[in-house]
Amino acid sequence: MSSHESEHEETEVLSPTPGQKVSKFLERSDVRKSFGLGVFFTLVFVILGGYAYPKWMPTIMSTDMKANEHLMIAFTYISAPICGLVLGIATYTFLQRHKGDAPPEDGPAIKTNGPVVVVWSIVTSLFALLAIIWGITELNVGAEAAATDAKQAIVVEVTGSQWVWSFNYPAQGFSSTELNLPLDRPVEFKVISADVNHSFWPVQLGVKVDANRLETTSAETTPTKLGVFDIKCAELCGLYHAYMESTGHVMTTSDFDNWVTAQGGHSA
Ligand SMILES: [Cu+2]
Repeated sequence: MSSHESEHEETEVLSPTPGQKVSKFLERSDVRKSFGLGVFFTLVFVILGGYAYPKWMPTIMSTDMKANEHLMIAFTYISAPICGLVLGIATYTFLQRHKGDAPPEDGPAIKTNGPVVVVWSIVTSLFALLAIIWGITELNVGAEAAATDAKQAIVVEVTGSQWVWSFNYPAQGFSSTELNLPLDRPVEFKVISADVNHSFWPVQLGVKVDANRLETTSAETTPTKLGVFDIKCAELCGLYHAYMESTGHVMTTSDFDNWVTAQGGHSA
């Protein structure tokens, strides 16, 4: 036995280091192709999240809708690599399966490759952690804004009933089936139901609040854009649930005051 041969045998017997395990994993052609497809799908999701998605969202008409947009885009970016990789592996597998009649042979099991499992567990955990921290922070910002704006906010008591929304303006002293709001003034919705559970959803204001019986739920936002917004019910509430919708308006302060007076109310 030559010295060269014995050296070769020695490296075969030694168990590979974590680095060697990872590089061996990355040398596999199925891994490379799946990963390549994964990168491609990730880019597609990032482009959709950053450019096309905001165009498909409803018009941004409040501070909350703006925050929703930021959150949606950020979460799309965070989930893009994971979603892209899964789709990459699925696509590669799908293409393999259609090459012949016989199913391909099983590749080496990934779960036995410790370092690879550790790396992707850490990376995906970091993504999840980022999403949790962002979500909690965003919720807190909303709560703080509600506390500071409470004084000058206009209060609207929203009542859901089968199958119509009605609105009471307690400080102005009138009720209406129309929801009109002044621009740039915080509004606090106090939402309740007269019968079954509904969900108050002024779409372009980025707010969705449960309307429960005997229990008032509050939400606050500030309209930032003049115009019409859709009001829907987002909780299945009976036969005409789908028709439980109307439109609201964000108007200038003077238009709002005129409307209040016309309804028999007084400005407050
Ligand atoms: Cu409903």
